[in-house]
Amino acid sequence: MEETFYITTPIYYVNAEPHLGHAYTTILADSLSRFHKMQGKRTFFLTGTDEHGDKIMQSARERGEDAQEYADRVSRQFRELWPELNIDYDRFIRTTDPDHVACVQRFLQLVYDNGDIYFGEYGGYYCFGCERFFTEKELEDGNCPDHQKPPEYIQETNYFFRMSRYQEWLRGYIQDNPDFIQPERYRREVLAMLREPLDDLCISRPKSRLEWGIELPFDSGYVTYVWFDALLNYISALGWPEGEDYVRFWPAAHHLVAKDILKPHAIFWPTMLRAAGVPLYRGLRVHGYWKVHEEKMSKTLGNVVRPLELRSKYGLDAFRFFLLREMQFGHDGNFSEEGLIGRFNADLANDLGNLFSRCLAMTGKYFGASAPPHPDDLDLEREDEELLQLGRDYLEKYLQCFEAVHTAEALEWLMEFVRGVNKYIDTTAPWSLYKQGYTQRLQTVLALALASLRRIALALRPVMPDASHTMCEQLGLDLGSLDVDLRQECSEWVFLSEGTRVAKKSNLFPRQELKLEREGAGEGKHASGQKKNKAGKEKAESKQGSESEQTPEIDFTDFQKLDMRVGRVEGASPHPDADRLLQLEVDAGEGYTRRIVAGLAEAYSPQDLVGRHVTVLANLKPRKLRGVTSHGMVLAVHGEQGLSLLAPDQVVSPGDKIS
Ligand code: ME8
Repeated sequence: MEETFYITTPIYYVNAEPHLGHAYTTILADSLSRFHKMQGKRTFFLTGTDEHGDKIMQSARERGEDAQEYADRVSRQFRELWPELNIDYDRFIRTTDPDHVACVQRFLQLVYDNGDIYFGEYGGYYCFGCERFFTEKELEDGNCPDHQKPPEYIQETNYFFRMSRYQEWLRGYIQDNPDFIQPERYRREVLAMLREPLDDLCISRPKSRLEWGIELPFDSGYVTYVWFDALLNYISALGWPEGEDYVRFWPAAHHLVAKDILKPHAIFWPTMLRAAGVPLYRGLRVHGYWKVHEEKMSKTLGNVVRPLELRSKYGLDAFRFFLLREMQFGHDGNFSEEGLIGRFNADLANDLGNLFSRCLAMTGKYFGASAPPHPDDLDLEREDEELLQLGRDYLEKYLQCFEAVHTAEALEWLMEFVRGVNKYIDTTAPWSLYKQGYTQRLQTVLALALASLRRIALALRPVMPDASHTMCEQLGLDLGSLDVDLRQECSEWVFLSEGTRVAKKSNLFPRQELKLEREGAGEGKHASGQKKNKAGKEKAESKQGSESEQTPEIDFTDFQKLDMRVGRVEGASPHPDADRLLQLEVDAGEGYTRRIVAGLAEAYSPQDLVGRHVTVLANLKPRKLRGVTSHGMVLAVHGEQGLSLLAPDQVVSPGDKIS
């Protein structure tokens, strides 16, 4: 049977312009759709806009626009933005689309006929921002917890969906099907909600109060509550109940949402489906929130991040890579341009870009830019076998993590592989094989390196389609006929055909610097970041190890060039190749950890260091210490008693400046 995969994003309200948060969910969905497609599955990727309800009506009114015109305008902004971010959806649905409206009415009628919708009176606290009633218990000091405004007390007759009837069934279902809601913390949160009595859901609004909605098929005096309308987009888009796409894709449905809309997706939606006799979706995948410089993104704070601005500053691939690499799925993530640049420079410019450029340059120099013959199994040496094993293990982990939507871990495994290939090049030293005339060995090493590049290029395709395309072109891969099976690519080694013409040079990811144009935004932090980069550009002139008498005097401006800051050691391990050295993962307040190689092993074990604050020289040019690149230096004192770390004696935080 044909394997399918169906992925959806929330349909976004048209009362705000698209921002970083919307872009993240939609880019993530796009990468998942591409990932599954590359495994030979037939995929369907749905996104769209949610256009009915009080909130939209009010926004339209504030702007003096008609609701439909207003919805058309903002919906277009979303629809037109996505292709600019390389988001390749199959359908963009609007809740004002006639087929959606018909589907909602049909569904309502069915549930009504089944006896799960009744008419009743209700009084309660209603928040227009959230478009829902709140119980007194849910309010904070009488205010809506999200909008910090008192809700209005409203008493009216309405239609109700008998949601309470399905409470026990749903609890049992979630308990028996651990994969239904993931990550686990959200599954537990939903189970906790279901331990409290579940109210029936008010699913209508009287037209006397709101006209902007889908009319109830059984009472023309009412329109449908916006959530009951919106959730149905996931099946209306497929042509429920008879549509071919519905039959094909619904059994493979995965919804991607952030934690803000967990309850409607985990409770309203499954009970609605159950009441209509529609099978449940396969999985709900819930991510955290992006914050900006640790603050909630909001118009009031003026820190809303616009995706196109970032694309034009740093490039689309850098933006997509950062979002998927940085956000630990299920947790909140922190966005900063410094973080983006840091990731870009560490992973893409230093590790991946450098690997491509050195391998292609060597193939150019030693073999006239044509791929060497495949190695014979018998020719393989220990390092080669190790690389093959690494490629199998790490890529398998990459696939597993991606499948589970843990893209940050997936990309970490892929970058580990990249670092492994860089190390393989350092150890096998093709330049000396060339000098010594060991041609056959040189062929083996470069054939393996190029095969590694091929894998990396293909594995990155769901994340960075453009960069992956360029990498494939540089490797001389025939893109037209390249029908890739990602699983196969990751488990079997495919060598470039002998004689394939590859590019002589590659400059995929030139190092980037912060580009700050927006005045005033997060000034303090940005300003220091800017200084750091400026300083980083200038040549470091410090001389290490010289005695104080011999040290030349420097100006204060020279001293100012040093970016010294507090770091916290998040991880430590022995250097693979030098007893004296340790590899540290240090959080220096930049939103990511940097790897620093330090000569501390004589005085400290890795366990001694984890959790400690250290002093970091952050703008030292990256340098290789026995094959491992160090991004900065940890300062220590060489005292009579031996080596001791230079550390602050008060409470400090990673990133605090040392001056
Ligand atoms: O809730 N970080 O629409 P919405 C990460 N129309 N993701 C974010 C985010 C942030 N800071 N801000 C927004 C609605 N998002 C309903 C959905 S679905 C049937 C109806 C993303 O415009 C995230 O995906 O408020 C979140 O769930 C969604 O936008 C909310 O979009």
